[in-house]
Amino acid sequence: VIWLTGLSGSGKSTIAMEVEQYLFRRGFEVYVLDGDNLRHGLNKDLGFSPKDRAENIRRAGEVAHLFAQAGMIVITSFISPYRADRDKVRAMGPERFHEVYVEADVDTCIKRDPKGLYARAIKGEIPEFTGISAPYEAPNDPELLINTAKRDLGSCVETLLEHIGENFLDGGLSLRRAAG
Ligand code: ADX
Repeated sequence: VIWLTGLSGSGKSTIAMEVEQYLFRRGFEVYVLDGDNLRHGLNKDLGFSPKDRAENIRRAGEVAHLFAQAGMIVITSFISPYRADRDKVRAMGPERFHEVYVEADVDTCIKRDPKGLYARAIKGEIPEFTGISAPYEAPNDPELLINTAKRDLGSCVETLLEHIGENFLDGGLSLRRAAG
């Protein structure tokens, strides 16, 4: 399980999808679990209180580990702002869990604001918005850190692919061209 964590707009889903496409094209069995998607179905009964986020992450973690047990490379994309929640997912199967901090400072995320949510959160229209009115607890010791504010998408994707190749694929992954 490659667990991406970071603010909304940090680039988690974009990186996850690019990496998924690349691995899929090379014949690997890979699956992305995404907060925005799971919240439409499995987790549609949950909001954004600390308690609901804990349950969101617990369910996502269980599903991720099930897919991983079935032999798939699983990449997840959840803000997962609370360290304790992420640690519990790690504890479900620590030997196959890597935490990846997709880092971007709040100002950068506010500038990107792909869904217009930061603007609304700043106006007070969305309560408990991560980075504005709810906390984000950065990982203390992630297996990998990718700063998307300082580097372009292609190089972020390449870094994650290399990490996956070294840690999750037996023969490694000889990268000729990462993105695209
Ligand atoms: S998590 O905190 O429980 O891990 P998750 O990753 O599933 O969150 O969902 C985050 C997505 O929900 C954001 O990308 C955003 O589109 C949307 N969202 C809606 N309300 C909030 C909020 N209050 N805080 C953060 N994200 C929100």
